Amino acid sequence: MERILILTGAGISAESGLATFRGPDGLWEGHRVEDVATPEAFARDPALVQAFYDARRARLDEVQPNAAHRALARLDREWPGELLIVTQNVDDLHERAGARRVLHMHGELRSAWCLACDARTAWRDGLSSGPACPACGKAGALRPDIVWFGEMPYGMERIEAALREADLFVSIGTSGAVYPAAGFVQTARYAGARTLEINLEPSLGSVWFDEVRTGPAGKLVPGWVEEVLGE
Ligand code: BV8
Repeated sequence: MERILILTGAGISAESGLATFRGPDGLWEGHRVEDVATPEAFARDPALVQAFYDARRARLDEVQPNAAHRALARLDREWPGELLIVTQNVDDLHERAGARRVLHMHGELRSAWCLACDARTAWRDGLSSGPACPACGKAGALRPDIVWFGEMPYGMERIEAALREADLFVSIGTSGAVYPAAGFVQTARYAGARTLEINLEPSLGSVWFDEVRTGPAGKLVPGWVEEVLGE
């Protein structure tokens, strides 16, 4: 039975109304990435960074999974073999669509990380007001549980093991601009996996894929899942 490894990026959540990182103006919700998504930015201006993530966390209450999330959740439910969805996204739309085998390599908006006791706690409200950590009680020590640039992504050992074993590696809705995620296709390829990219336009890494399908994920992913389940 084939082992499937799926990597998703901001493009799979675009049709749900969540902004991608590299919009036409290259800015991200009006900010330069280095001003809001690095530990240095957080040290320099914690209020700005907390407000940026509070706004994106609040946005999650207003959006729904789209057909691409639902199709991957169906594949997760019905595929009898190994399957893992590694997502670079910090939204919870894969889970809300019903997917279970999901790994957030860049963290999650709906999780808070306590710098005093290291506990991670599910969190849906704002952090700007400096609330107390539910685990240790310390106030003002909670940061977004997000992997910023220069920080180590989560789950790398599990991801690397899955990449070595995968028979099929599918990348959906990512620009291939950020590492180590952008290098996964090469690792999978060297390990003998077939590789497929589904993206609105060819990504920076398209050359590494055996097959590239361009178009909106909401349109292409359901059809691809049908194909895989029909095989
Ligand atoms: C690390 C959380 C090491 C934040 C994110 C020089 C060379 C190589 C690497 C580096 C370098 N200098 C620095 C690095 C490392 C750096 C990096 O790669 N920088 C890049 C900019 C060069 N990487 C890191 O720092 C990583 N950590 O390397 O640690 C280390 C080792 C040991 C010990 C300690 C440390 C950490 C990177 C994680 C950063 N955090 N996200 C947050 O979300 O707030 S990155 C962020 O951008 C996303 O999570 C995602 O990973 C990344 C890329 O975004 P995409 O998801 O691809 O979205 P994007 O907008 O770019 O593209 C969307 C795509 O969808 C487009 O192609 C578009 O066409 C398509 N699309 C749009 N609509 C649709 C669609 N497709 C289908 N349907 C649609 N409807």
